[in-house]
Amino acid sequence: MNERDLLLEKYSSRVFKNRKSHITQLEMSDEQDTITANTRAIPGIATARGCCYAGCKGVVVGPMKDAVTITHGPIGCAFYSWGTRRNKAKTEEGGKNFIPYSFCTDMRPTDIVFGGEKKLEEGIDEIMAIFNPKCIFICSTCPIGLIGDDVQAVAREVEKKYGIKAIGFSCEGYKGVSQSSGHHIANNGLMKQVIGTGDKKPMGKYSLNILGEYNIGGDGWEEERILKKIGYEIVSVFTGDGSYETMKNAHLADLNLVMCHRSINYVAQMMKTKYGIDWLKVNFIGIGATCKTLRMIAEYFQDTELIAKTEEVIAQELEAISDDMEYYRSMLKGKTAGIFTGGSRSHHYQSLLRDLGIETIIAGYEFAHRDDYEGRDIISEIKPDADSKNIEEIAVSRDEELYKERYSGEKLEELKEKGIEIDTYDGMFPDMKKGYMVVDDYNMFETDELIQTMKPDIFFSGIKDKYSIQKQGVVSRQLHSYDYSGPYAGFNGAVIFGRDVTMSIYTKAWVLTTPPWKTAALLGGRIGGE
Ligand code: CFM
Ligand code: HCA
Repeated sequence: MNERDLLLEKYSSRVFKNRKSHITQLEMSDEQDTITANTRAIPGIATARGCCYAGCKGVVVGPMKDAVTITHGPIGCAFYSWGTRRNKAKTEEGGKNFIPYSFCTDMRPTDIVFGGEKKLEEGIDEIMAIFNPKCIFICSTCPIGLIGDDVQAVAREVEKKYGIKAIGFSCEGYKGVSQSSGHHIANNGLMKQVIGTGDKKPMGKYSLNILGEYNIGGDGWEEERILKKIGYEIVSVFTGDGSYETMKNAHLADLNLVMCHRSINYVAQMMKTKYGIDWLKVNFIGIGATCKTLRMIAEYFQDTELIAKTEEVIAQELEAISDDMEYYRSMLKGKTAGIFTGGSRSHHYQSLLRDLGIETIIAGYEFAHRDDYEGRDIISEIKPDADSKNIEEIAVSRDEELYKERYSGEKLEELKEKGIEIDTYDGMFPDMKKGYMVVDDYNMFETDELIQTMKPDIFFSGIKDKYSIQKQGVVSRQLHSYDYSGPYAGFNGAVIFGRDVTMSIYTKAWVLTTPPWKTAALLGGRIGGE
């Protein structure tokens, strides 16, 4: 029995039927590997997923520093989405930065009964009096949709009253099947109401937007450092250390880089359709990946000087980190890893781990779509209905255009005709080897089981799974928030990552403790860890 069968046999027949199509052990059958993704989680199973509000407020709009983002809902939703993601932001000179604050209408039972719009309006009056922002985002939580507060109407009133930009997002937590629906709602709002409303033209010869870079632990700053060193102008970053002011002008940039391949790829496609901006899927996680990305961008512009400058910067950067990287590689070579994250990093980080000699033998996403797993030639089996009320299905219908593409744009087509095909990034399957395990919408039970059968040396995870993994004696580092560390992107980030992983694997803490569940019978009579 292979590891997949060992895992699945523990499930009841109904759960087995569902989960078997979400768990793929690569190249173990004669048929082409596929996976089911972006479907509803099984009720009762502790999925690692977050909600639609988390995707809209926490992930996409929240990191925009000069906008006030209000949680319209209970205080808990505001509190638990406050600061934990570590999307860093620096205050611009003379600018405003609301990232350290958490704004909330603090909905109480009486507000649920009598409606919360008044409270929201009063809250915004208070915000205007104290902070006077140029832009306000209102993010709805579950009860808002249930009681029918009209956040868009409130936003329109705010625009009239104060002459600022205000956007209401109907991103109630229960919408869709995961955070992914919240990304779509947020991005559609930004696309319609912010991008394209400015007129500040870039000054540099070549200008870029970085889409899907949220500046976790400062990743975006490291990417900007490298790109600026080569000579690019960064118009806007969506949305890490990002701002309403710069996003307005994003449509004037020459090229879009798509860093997160899940939360924002469709914005690149929408910007291509609306403004004719080409886009490339990139990856700044890993030395090899960063070099490849920089070369791809230079190749796109077809400028020999730029290509030479890119090579010069790559050589300098590699020289500066080579001793450190060599040391960490000597410590880590031959180790194995598992990675469970949201919708993009479980693939991106495999490049960095490969640089350090670590094989990723288990990988999974919370909410990725099929193309994120399977690669570019796969067309989704889901038949979306454009009139459907299900936001996630509508989202899929938009994504479908992208299933065959890793890059898009007129100039790219021209290059292709000349025989220059830019080699960009693909889905996860093509980069993983036979026998390795890929899991969609993973849960804690499956994580525990795979640790026992596949025995990775380290597991990269999130907040919810981290401690349970460590209680099994396997070290875990968070790839969502980087456990207070970072940046991990680019050249300097790779060294910091190498240091953190080396420290984690070599610390003796995990082998010195024997948790009681390793020796006592657990529910169901199984001996944990044996
Ligand atoms: Fe993109 Fe992200 Fe991710 Fe994501 Fe996220 Fe995140 Fe993530 Mo947590 S936007 S899909 S919704 S790379 S917050 S910065 S770490 S789950 S893998
Ligand atoms: C989210 C944000 C999150 C959560 C991480 C975790 C993040 O999806 O709501 O639960 O470990 O990166 O902060 O993904």
